[in-house]
Amino acid sequence: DSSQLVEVNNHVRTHHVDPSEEMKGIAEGKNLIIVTMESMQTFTINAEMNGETVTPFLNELTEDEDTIYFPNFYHQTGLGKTSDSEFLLENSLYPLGGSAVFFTHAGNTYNSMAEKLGNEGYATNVQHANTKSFWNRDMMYDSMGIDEFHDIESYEIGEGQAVNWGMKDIPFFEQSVAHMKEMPQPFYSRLITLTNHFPFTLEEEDKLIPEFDSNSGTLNRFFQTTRYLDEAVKELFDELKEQGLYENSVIILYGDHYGISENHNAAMAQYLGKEITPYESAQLQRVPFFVHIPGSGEGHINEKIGAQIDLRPTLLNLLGVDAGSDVQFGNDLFAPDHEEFVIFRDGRFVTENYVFAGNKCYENGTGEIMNFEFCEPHIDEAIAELEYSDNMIIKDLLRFYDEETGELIDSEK
Ligand code: GP9
Ligand code: MN
Repeated sequence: DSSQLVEVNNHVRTHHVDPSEEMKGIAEGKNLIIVTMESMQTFTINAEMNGETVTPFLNELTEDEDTIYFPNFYHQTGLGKTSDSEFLLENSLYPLGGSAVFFTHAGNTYNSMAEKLGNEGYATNVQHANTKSFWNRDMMYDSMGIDEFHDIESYEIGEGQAVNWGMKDIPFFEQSVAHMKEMPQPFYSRLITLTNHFPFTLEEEDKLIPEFDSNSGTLNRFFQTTRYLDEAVKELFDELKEQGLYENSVIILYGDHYGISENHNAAMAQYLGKEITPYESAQLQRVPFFVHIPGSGEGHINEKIGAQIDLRPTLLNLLGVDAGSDVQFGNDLFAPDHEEFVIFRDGRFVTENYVFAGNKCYENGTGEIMNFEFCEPHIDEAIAELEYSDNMIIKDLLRFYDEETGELIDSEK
Protein backbone atom coordinates (compact mmCIF):
# COMPACT_ATOMS: atom_id res chain seq x y z
CA ASP A 1 0.00 0.00 0.00
CA SER A 2 0.97 3.64 -0.04
CA SER A 3 2.73 3.45 3.34
CA GLN A 4 5.46 1.43 1.64
CA LEU A 5 5.87 4.25 -0.82
CA VAL A 6 6.36 6.62 2.12
CA GLU A 7 9.27 4.48 3.28
CA VAL A 8 10.92 4.38 -0.14
CA ASN A 9 10.29 8.07 -0.61
CA ASN A 10 11.97 8.87 2.71
CA HIS A 11 14.98 6.86 1.61
CA VAL A 12 15.16 8.66 -1.71
CA ARG A 13 14.76 12.10 -0.03
CA THR A 14 17.65 11.28 2.32
CA HIS A 15 19.93 10.66 -0.65
CA HIS A 16 18.63 13.46 -2.82
CA VAL A 17 21.02 16.29 -3.59
CA ASP A 18 19.99 19.55 -5.18
CA PRO A 19 20.81 19.65 -8.89
CA SER A 20 23.39 22.08 -10.23
CA GLU A 21 22.14 25.67 -10.43
CA GLU A 22 24.86 26.45 -12.94
CA MET A 23 23.79 23.80 -15.45
CA LYS A 24 20.07 24.16 -14.85
CA GLY A 25 18.24 24.91 -18.06
CA ILE A 26 21.28 25.44 -20.26
CA ALA A 27 19.57 23.29 -22.89
CA GLU A 28 16.08 24.56 -22.17
CA GLY A 29 13.61 24.19 -25.00
CA LYS A 30 16.06 22.29 -27.22
CA ASN A 31 15.29 18.98 -28.86
CA LEU A 32 16.68 16.05 -26.91
CA ILE A 33 18.38 13.41 -29.04
CA ILE A 34 19.71 10.40 -27.13
CA VAL A 35 21.76 7.67 -28.74
CA THR A 36 21.78 4.34 -26.93
CA MET A 37 25.09 3.02 -28.23
CA GLU A 38 24.97 -0.76 -28.38
CA SER A 39 27.78 -2.46 -26.40
CA MET A 40 30.01 0.64 -26.42
CA GLN A 41 32.61 0.38 -23.66
CA THR A 42 34.84 3.06 -22.22
CA PHE A 43 38.03 1.05 -22.64
CA THR A 44 37.85 1.69 -26.39
CA ILE A 45 37.75 5.50 -26.00
CA ASN A 46 41.06 7.28 -26.53
CA ALA A 47 42.59 3.85 -27.05
CA GLU A 48 44.59 2.16 -29.76
CA MET A 49 44.46 -1.41 -30.97
CA ASN A 50 47.66 -2.48 -32.70
CA GLY A 51 48.30 1.13 -33.66
CA GLU A 52 44.75 1.77 -34.94
CA THR A 53 42.51 4.37 -33.36
CA VAL A 54 39.28 2.63 -32.34
CA THR A 55 36.95 5.61 -31.84
CA PRO A 56 38.38 8.64 -33.69
CA PHE A 57 35.17 10.67 -33.66
CA LEU A 58 34.31 10.04 -30.02
CA ASN A 59 37.94 10.80 -29.11
CA GLU A 60 37.54 14.20 -30.76
CA LEU A 61 34.34 14.75 -28.82
CA THR A 62 36.16 14.20 -25.51
CA GLU A 63 38.15 17.36 -26.37
CA ASP A 64 35.29 19.29 -27.95
CA GLU A 65 34.36 22.70 -26.57
CA ASP A 66 30.65 21.87 -26.52
CA THR A 67 30.94 18.35 -25.12
CA ILE A 68 31.11 17.07 -21.58
CA TYR A 69 32.57 13.58 -21.41
CA PHE A 70 32.24 11.30 -18.39
CA PRO A 71 35.00 8.64 -18.35
CA ASN A 72 33.95 7.21 -14.95
CA PHE A 73 30.39 6.34 -15.81
CA TYR A 74 29.08 2.79 -15.28
CA HIS A 75 26.28 0.67 -16.67
CA GLN A 76 23.94 -0.99 -14.16
CA THR A 77 22.11 -3.45 -16.35
CA GLY A 78 21.17 -7.03 -15.56
CA LEU A 79 19.46 -9.71 -17.60
CA GLY A 80 17.46 -7.17 -19.57
CA LYS A 81 20.59 -5.75 -21.25
CA THR A 82 19.63 -2.90 -23.62
CA SER A 83 16.12 -2.73 -22.20
CA ASP A 84 17.49 -2.41 -18.66
CA SER A 85 19.57 0.56 -19.75
CA GLU A 86 16.43 2.14 -21.18
CA PHE A 87 14.63 1.43 -17.92
CA LEU A 88 17.35 3.12 -15.88
CA LEU A 89 17.43 6.11 -18.19
CA GLU A 90 13.69 6.69 -18.27
CA ASN A 91 12.84 6.00 -14.64
CA SER A 92 15.97 6.40 -12.52
CA LEU A 93 15.04 3.07 -10.94
CA TYR A 94 17.25 -0.02 -10.92
CA PRO A 95 16.21 -2.85 -13.21
CA LEU A 96 15.28 -6.10 -11.46
CA GLY A 97 17.83 -8.71 -10.44
CA GLY A 98 16.16 -11.92 -11.51
CA SER A 99 14.27 -10.97 -14.65
CA ALA A 100 13.99 -8.43 -17.45
CA VAL A 101 11.71 -5.77 -16.00
CA PHE A 102 10.48 -4.86 -19.51
CA PHE A 103 8.88 -8.29 -19.67
CA THR A 104 7.76 -8.83 -16.10
CA HIS A 105 6.49 -5.35 -15.14
CA ALA A 106 5.29 -3.70 -18.31
CA GLY A 107 1.84 -3.16 -16.78
CA ASN A 108 3.08 -0.93 -13.97
CA THR A 109 2.57 2.76 -13.49
CA TYR A 110 5.75 4.69 -14.29
CA ASN A 111 6.79 8.30 -14.24
CA SER A 112 9.24 8.21 -17.11
CA MET A 113 11.38 11.02 -18.44
CA ALA A 114 9.51 10.70 -21.74
CA GLU A 115 6.16 11.17 -20.04
CA LYS A 116 7.48 14.12 -18.12
CA LEU A 117 8.86 15.77 -21.24
CA GLY A 118 5.59 15.00 -22.98
CA ASN A 119 3.85 17.06 -20.31
CA GLU A 120 6.29 19.87 -21.04
CA GLY A 121 5.18 19.90 -24.67
CA TYR A 122 7.78 17.59 -26.15
CA ALA A 123 6.91 15.09 -28.87
CA THR A 124 8.48 11.84 -27.63
CA ASN A 125 9.59 8.77 -29.50
CA VAL A 126 12.05 5.92 -29.78
CA GLN A 127 13.63 4.87 -33.06
CA HIS A 128 15.04 1.36 -33.45
CA ALA A 129 15.17 -0.86 -36.54
CA ASN A 130 13.99 -4.07 -34.90
CA THR A 131 10.58 -5.69 -34.43
CA LYS A 132 8.57 -3.71 -31.95
CA SER A 133 7.88 -6.60 -29.60
CA PHE A 134 11.57 -7.34 -29.01
CA TRP A 135 12.19 -6.90 -25.26
CA ASN A 136 8.43 -6.25 -25.06
CA ARG A 137 9.21 -2.68 -26.01
CA ASP A 138 5.81 -1.96 -27.55
CA MET A 139 4.07 -2.73 -24.25
CA MET A 140 6.62 -1.02 -22.05
CA TYR A 141 6.79 2.11 -24.18
CA ASP A 142 3.02 2.49 -23.78
CA SER A 143 3.38 2.19 -20.01
CA MET A 144 6.17 4.74 -20.03
CA GLY A 145 4.09 7.20 -22.03
CA ILE A 146 6.33 7.33 -25.10
CA ASP A 147 4.19 8.80 -27.89
CA GLU A 148 5.61 6.95 -30.83
CA PHE A 149 7.85 3.99 -31.67
CA HIS A 150 9.57 3.98 -35.03
CA ASP A 151 10.32 0.27 -35.23
CA ILE A 152 11.51 -1.73 -38.23
CA GLU A 153 8.30 -0.89 -40.12
CA SER A 154 9.46 2.73 -40.32
CA TYR A 155 12.63 1.86 -42.23
CA GLU A 156 13.46 0.93 -45.76
CA ILE A 157 16.37 -1.43 -45.77
CA GLY A 158 18.00 -1.26 -49.17
CA GLU A 159 20.47 -3.67 -50.65
CA GLY A 160 23.65 -3.92 -48.61
CA GLN A 161 22.07 -1.99 -45.74
CA ALA A 162 21.72 -4.91 -43.32
CA VAL A 163 24.23 -7.04 -41.46
CA ASN A 164 24.32 -9.08 -38.27
CA TRP A 165 21.12 -8.25 -36.28
CA GLY A 166 19.59 -6.09 -38.97
CA MET A 167 19.82 -2.61 -40.37
CA LYS A 168 23.29 -1.06 -40.31
CA ASP A 169 23.71 1.95 -38.05
CA ILE A 170 24.68 4.40 -40.80
CA PRO A 171 21.52 4.08 -42.93
CA PHE A 172 19.54 3.75 -39.68
CA PHE A 173 20.75 7.16 -38.50
CA GLU A 174 20.12 8.67 -41.92
CA GLN A 175 16.51 7.57 -42.01
CA SER A 176 15.99 8.40 -38.33
CA VAL A 177 17.05 12.00 -38.97
CA ALA A 178 14.59 12.08 -41.86
CA HIS A 179 11.88 11.07 -39.36
CA MET A 180 13.01 13.86 -37.05
CA LYS A 181 12.45 16.39 -39.80
CA GLU A 182 8.77 15.45 -39.70
CA MET A 183 8.45 15.75 -35.92
CA PRO A 184 6.96 18.78 -34.19
CA GLN A 185 9.60 20.55 -32.10
CA PRO A 186 10.76 20.36 -29.44
CA PHE A 187 11.07 16.58 -29.61
CA TYR A 188 12.71 13.90 -27.55
CA SER A 189 13.93 11.16 -29.88
CA ARG A 190 15.96 8.21 -28.68
CA LEU A 191 17.90 6.16 -31.21
CA ILE A 192 18.97 2.61 -30.37
CA THR A 193 21.82 1.27 -32.49
CA LEU A 194 22.33 -2.36 -33.45
CA THR A 195 25.48 -3.05 -35.46
CA ASN A 196 27.90 -3.22 -32.51
CA HIS A 197 26.12 -6.27 -31.11
CA PHE A 198 27.45 -9.75 -30.48
CA PRO A 199 28.61 -11.61 -32.62
CA PHE A 200 30.08 -8.35 -34.04
CA THR A 201 29.99 -9.28 -37.71
CA LEU A 202 30.46 -6.77 -40.54
CA GLU A 203 30.68 -6.77 -44.29
CA GLU A 204 34.14 -6.20 -45.75
CA GLU A 205 33.32 -2.67 -46.92
CA ASP A 206 32.43 -1.60 -43.35
CA LYS A 207 35.60 -2.92 -41.74
CA LEU A 208 37.50 0.32 -41.21
CA ILE A 209 40.28 -1.25 -39.14
CA PRO A 210 41.71 -4.78 -39.00
CA GLU A 211 40.71 -7.31 -36.36
CA PHE A 212 42.60 -7.69 -33.11
CA ASP A 213 44.86 -10.75 -32.90
CA SER A 214 43.84 -12.60 -29.73
CA ASN A 215 42.37 -16.10 -29.52
CA SER A 216 38.90 -14.58 -29.02
CA GLY A 217 37.25 -13.87 -32.37
CA THR A 218 34.59 -12.03 -30.40
CA LEU A 219 37.01 -9.48 -28.96
CA ASN A 220 38.90 -9.29 -32.26
CA ARG A 221 35.77 -8.31 -34.18
CA PHE A 222 34.44 -6.08 -31.38
CA PHE A 223 37.09 -3.48 -32.19
CA GLN A 224 35.89 -3.35 -35.79
CA THR A 225 32.20 -2.98 -34.99
CA THR A 226 33.01 -0.37 -32.34
CA ARG A 227 34.99 1.51 -34.99
CA TYR A 228 31.96 1.27 -37.28
CA LEU A 229 29.63 2.63 -34.58
CA ASP A 230 32.01 5.55 -34.04
CA GLU A 231 31.80 6.30 -37.77
CA ALA A 232 28.02 6.08 -37.66
CA VAL A 233 27.80 8.60 -34.81
CA LYS A 234 30.00 10.96 -36.80
CA GLU A 235 27.61 10.65 -39.72
CA LEU A 236 24.68 11.27 -37.42
CA PHE A 237 26.20 14.61 -36.39
CA ASP A 238 26.83 15.50 -40.05
CA GLU A 239 23.32 14.55 -41.03
CA LEU A 240 21.78 16.61 -38.21
CA LYS A 241 23.83 19.60 -39.39
CA GLU A 242 22.80 19.09 -43.01
CA GLN A 243 19.16 18.85 -42.09
CA GLY A 244 19.25 21.96 -39.90
CA LEU A 245 18.45 20.08 -36.70
CA TYR A 246 21.83 20.35 -35.03
CA GLU A 247 21.86 23.85 -33.55
CA ASN A 248 18.57 23.47 -31.75
CA SER A 249 19.28 20.07 -30.24
CA VAL A 250 21.23 18.61 -27.38
CA ILE A 251 22.82 15.29 -28.25
CA ILE A 252 23.39 12.65 -25.59
CA LEU A 253 25.41 9.49 -26.19
CA TYR A 254 25.63 6.63 -23.73
CA GLY A 255 26.77 2.99 -23.84
CA ASP A 256 24.11 0.49 -22.82
CA HIS A 257 26.25 -2.31 -21.30
CA TYR A 258 29.41 -4.32 -21.86
CA GLY A 259 29.98 -6.07 -25.17
CA ILE A 260 32.79 -8.29 -23.95
CA SER A 261 31.87 -10.68 -21.16
CA GLU A 262 34.19 -12.31 -18.66
CA ASN A 263 34.38 -15.35 -20.92
CA HIS A 264 36.96 -13.37 -22.87
CA ASN A 265 39.18 -12.42 -19.94
CA ALA A 266 42.28 -14.07 -21.38
CA ALA A 267 41.99 -12.13 -24.63
CA MET A 268 41.15 -8.97 -22.71
CA ALA A 269 44.23 -9.45 -20.54
CA GLN A 270 46.31 -9.71 -23.71
CA TYR A 271 44.84 -6.45 -25.02
CA LEU A 272 45.11 -4.49 -21.77
CA GLY A 273 48.45 -6.00 -20.83
CA LYS A 274 47.28 -6.88 -17.33
CA GLU A 275 45.47 -9.63 -15.51
CA ILE A 276 41.67 -9.26 -15.33
CA THR A 277 41.03 -9.37 -11.59
CA PRO A 278 37.55 -8.78 -10.18
CA TYR A 279 38.71 -5.18 -9.72
CA GLU A 280 39.55 -4.85 -13.43
CA SER A 281 36.30 -6.56 -14.37
CA ALA A 282 34.37 -3.97 -12.40
CA GLN A 283 36.30 -1.16 -14.11
CA LEU A 284 35.43 -2.72 -17.47
CA GLN A 285 31.77 -2.01 -16.69
CA ARG A 286 32.39 1.61 -17.60
CA VAL A 287 30.42 2.83 -20.59
CA PRO A 288 30.86 6.23 -22.21
CA PHE A 289 28.50 9.11 -21.51
CA PHE A 290 28.66 12.29 -23.58
CA VAL A 291 26.60 15.47 -23.27
CA HIS A 292 26.89 17.60 -26.40
CA ILE A 293 25.28 21.03 -26.30
CA PRO A 294 26.00 22.94 -29.53
CA GLY A 295 27.23 26.47 -28.96
CA SER A 296 27.36 26.12 -25.18
CA GLY A 297 31.13 26.24 -24.70
CA GLU A 298 30.56 23.98 -21.67
CA GLY A 299 32.95 21.26 -22.86
CA HIS A 300 35.16 19.49 -20.33
CA ILE A 301 36.10 16.05 -19.09
CA ASN A 302 34.11 15.33 -15.97
CA GLU A 303 35.77 12.70 -13.78
CA LYS A 304 32.72 12.34 -11.53
CA ILE A 305 31.85 8.72 -10.74
CA GLY A 306 28.31 8.15 -11.91
CA ALA A 307 26.01 5.67 -13.58
CA GLN A 308 22.93 5.17 -15.70
CA ILE A 309 20.66 5.78 -12.70
CA ASP A 310 21.84 9.42 -12.88
CA LEU A 311 20.80 10.03 -16.49
CA ARG A 312 17.22 11.11 -15.86
CA PRO A 313 17.99 13.68 -13.13
CA THR A 314 21.00 15.00 -15.04
CA LEU A 315 19.17 15.45 -18.33
CA LEU A 316 15.99 16.92 -16.84
CA ASN A 317 18.06 19.55 -15.05
CA LEU A 318 19.85 20.50 -18.28
CA LEU A 319 16.47 20.96 -19.92
CA GLY A 320 15.32 23.07 -17.00
CA VAL A 321 12.58 20.63 -15.98
CA ASP A 322 12.06 20.43 -12.25
CA ALA A 323 12.15 16.83 -10.99
CA GLY A 324 12.41 17.70 -7.33
CA SER A 325 9.43 15.67 -6.17
CA ASP A 326 9.99 12.66 -8.42
CA VAL A 327 11.08 9.35 -6.93
CA GLN A 328 14.52 9.10 -8.52
CA PHE A 329 17.29 6.87 -7.17
CA GLY A 330 19.97 8.79 -9.05
CA ASN A 331 21.11 12.38 -8.85
CA ASP A 332 22.25 15.15 -11.17
CA LEU A 333 25.87 14.40 -12.10
CA PHE A 334 26.64 18.12 -12.22
CA ALA A 335 25.39 18.68 -8.67
CA PRO A 336 28.28 19.89 -6.51
CA ASP A 337 27.25 17.43 -3.77
CA HIS A 338 26.74 14.40 -6.00
CA GLU A 339 27.66 11.35 -3.95
CA GLU A 340 30.16 9.01 -5.60
CA PHE A 341 28.58 5.65 -4.92
CA VAL A 342 27.70 3.48 -7.91
CA ILE A 343 25.85 0.26 -7.25
CA PHE A 344 25.84 -2.48 -9.87
CA ARG A 345 22.76 -4.62 -10.29
CA ASP A 346 24.63 -7.62 -8.86
CA GLY A 347 25.69 -5.81 -5.67
CA ARG A 348 29.22 -4.82 -6.68
CA PHE A 349 29.90 -1.17 -6.05
CA VAL A 350 32.33 1.64 -6.72
CA THR A 351 33.03 4.64 -4.51
CA GLU A 352 35.65 7.34 -4.82
CA ASN A 353 38.02 5.24 -2.68
CA TYR A 354 36.90 1.63 -3.00
CA VAL A 355 35.70 -0.99 -5.42
CA PHE A 356 33.80 -3.95 -4.00
CA ALA A 357 33.93 -6.93 -6.37
CA GLY A 358 34.49 -10.67 -6.15
CA ASN A 359 33.69 -10.33 -2.44
CA LYS A 360 36.90 -8.36 -1.99
CA CYS A 361 37.50 -4.74 -1.14
CA TYR A 362 39.90 -2.98 -3.52
CA GLU A 363 41.37 0.47 -3.45
CA ASN A 364 39.93 2.48 -6.33
CA GLY A 365 42.72 3.62 -8.62
CA THR A 366 45.42 1.16 -7.60
CA GLY A 367 43.36 -2.05 -7.48
CA GLU A 368 45.17 -3.09 -4.30
CA ILE A 369 43.27 -5.39 -1.96
CA MET A 370 42.26 -3.54 1.20
CA ASN A 371 40.99 -4.57 4.57
CA PHE A 372 37.40 -5.76 4.13
CA GLU A 373 36.10 -3.37 6.78
CA PHE A 374 36.63 -0.40 4.47
CA CYS A 375 33.89 -1.72 2.21
CA GLU A 376 31.70 -3.33 4.83
CA PRO A 377 29.41 -0.41 5.72
CA HIS A 378 28.59 0.16 2.04
CA ILE A 379 27.65 -3.47 1.41
CA ASP A 380 24.42 -3.18 3.39
CA GLU A 381 23.71 0.25 1.95
CA ALA A 382 23.98 -1.17 -1.55
CA ILE A 383 21.65 -4.05 -0.74
CA ALA A 384 19.14 -1.71 0.88
CA GLU A 385 19.17 0.66 -2.07
CA LEU A 386 18.48 -2.17 -4.51
CA GLU A 387 15.70 -3.51 -2.28
CA TYR A 388 13.96 -0.15 -2.07
CA SER A 389 14.05 0.11 -5.84
CA ASP A 390 12.85 -3.48 -6.27
CA ASN A 391 9.92 -2.73 -3.95
CA MET A 392 8.92 0.22 -6.08
CA ILE A 393 8.62 -2.09 -9.06
CA ILE A 394 7.37 -5.32 -7.54
CA LYS A 395 4.64 -3.56 -5.56
CA ASP A 396 3.93 -1.09 -8.35
CA LEU A 397 4.18 1.75 -5.84
CA LEU A 398 4.13 4.61 -8.32
CA ARG A 399 0.40 4.07 -8.72
CA PHE A 400 0.13 5.70 -5.29
CA TYR A 401 2.08 8.75 -6.32
CA ASP A 402 0.73 11.98 -7.70
CA GLU A 403 3.60 13.20 -9.82
CA GLU A 404 2.18 16.68 -10.24
CA THR A 405 1.88 17.52 -6.57
CA GLY A 406 4.47 15.07 -5.26
CA GLU A 407 1.82 13.79 -2.86
CA LEU A 408 0.66 10.29 -2.05
CA ILE A 409 -2.62 9.05 -3.36
CA ASP A 410 -4.57 7.50 -0.52
CA SER A 411 -4.86 3.82 -1.39
CA GLU A 412 -8.29 3.70 0.28
CA LYS A 413 -9.73 5.96 -2.38
C1 GP9 B 1 17.61 -5.50 -29.71
C2 GP9 B 1 18.76 -4.69 -29.25
C3 GP9 B 1 19.82 -5.54 -28.61
O1 GP9 B 1 16.52 -4.79 -30.16
O2 GP9 B 1 18.38 -3.63 -28.47
O3 GP9 B 1 19.47 -5.96 -27.36
P1 GP9 B 1 20.51 -6.59 -26.32
O4 GP9 B 1 20.73 -8.01 -26.71
O5 GP9 B 1 21.78 -5.80 -26.37
O6 GP9 B 1 19.80 -6.45 -25.02
MN1 MN C 1 22.42 -3.90 -26.00
